[in-house]
Amino acid sequence: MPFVTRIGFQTLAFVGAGACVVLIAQGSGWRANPAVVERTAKARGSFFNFEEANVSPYELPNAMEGSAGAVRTRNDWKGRRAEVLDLFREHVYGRSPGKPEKLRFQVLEESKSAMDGAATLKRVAILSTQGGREHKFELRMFLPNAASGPVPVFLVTGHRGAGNFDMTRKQKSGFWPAEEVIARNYGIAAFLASEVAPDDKERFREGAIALFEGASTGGRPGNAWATLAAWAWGASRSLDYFETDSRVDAKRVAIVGHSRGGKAALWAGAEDERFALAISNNSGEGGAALGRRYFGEHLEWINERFPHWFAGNYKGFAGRIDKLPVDQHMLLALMAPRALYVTSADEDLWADPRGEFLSLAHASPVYQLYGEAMIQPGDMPAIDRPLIAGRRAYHVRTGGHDLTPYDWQRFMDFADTLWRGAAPRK
Ligand code: GTR
Repeated sequence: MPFVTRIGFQTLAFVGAGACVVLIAQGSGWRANPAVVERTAKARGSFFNFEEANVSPYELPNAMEGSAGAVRTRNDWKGRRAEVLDLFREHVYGRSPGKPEKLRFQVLEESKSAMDGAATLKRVAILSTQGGREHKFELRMFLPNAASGPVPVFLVTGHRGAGNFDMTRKQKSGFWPAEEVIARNYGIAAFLASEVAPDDKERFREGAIALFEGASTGGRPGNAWATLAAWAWGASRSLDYFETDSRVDAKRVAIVGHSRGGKAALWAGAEDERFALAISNNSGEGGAALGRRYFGEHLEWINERFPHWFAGNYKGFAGRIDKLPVDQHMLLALMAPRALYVTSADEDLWADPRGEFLSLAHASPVYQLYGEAMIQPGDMPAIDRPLIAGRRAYHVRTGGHDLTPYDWQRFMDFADTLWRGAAPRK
């Protein structure tokens, strides 16, 4: 039975299945700053909605109802999970090829004296061979020297410029604050997404996709994988490497991504259950945000502007998203029972903060199967007040579309609760 959600500007939400309708007050949670709404609406134009009051009612597909009937047990979910994953492959992100025929790792550089001796620097080439073709990308990482055993690692899908991931540390960036992560005794890693698949509608097939498909530029099936799935593939190959590195706790690897990189991070977490934690930072449309909630970026625009990100089939849902058999809360549910952190930013209305939070809330029934608490649609926290509910966390921070040291400190706070027995901060 699908459920209907509506959050109106009267601060009430209706969540129900059939006759059961529940009223939920938004309480003291986050609300968009009217000045930001006005500014964003002006900048983006009338093709987009940034007014909560103008979000029309929508009906979400039910994660808990599959072809085999209602999902009541963890075992039921196993079957339903496979079905949901397949729907995302077919209609949204495309079908990834998995491991190449041959995979090799080559340590390009290793030094124990990085960051004045606090960290070990490692650069590793990840070399794939398939059908006589080769592909190579580089994994960059720092591991804390103070650690007495293997450490959890935060791996970033690095879609921003290489200067954000500078291994010489001459350039420092809050996007990848390696010193801060090392100081908290975690490892930090990244690969350049452009080395796995160029973020370019003409050239996106030149990296990992060409490894499997050759240099052909001809037509591709509607369910063929595209840029985001290729980046997720790169994340999985990085994890293949981590499994061989005795200083990495490969059972505690977090995949982290911002914006388009966050969409890829969520897909990596869905496709590859070895990731213990997925962190979506401002991933928005096609990431954490509900697609059916018309607020900010929408399916029609994203496919027009970035035709190389998703499977071709996704474009077929322009103007008929109600026919898509999934919505993004089901992508988040694919992480269960593993850990998940979703973030938003106050001024990033383009990514739809409330839609990102609601997606997390609507993934709750699946998490409940594993003993996790319900996060209600009305539970959206206030700005800069992170919510940690067992294996899920959320925050909406001050500021705009970015991945910042504030976000990173919260990710590590959450990891401390998951893996180091820390109590959630009040
Ligand atoms: C925007 C795009 C978003 C988001 C963002 C980014 O232009 O519309 O979906 O991915 O780029 O990656 O920063």
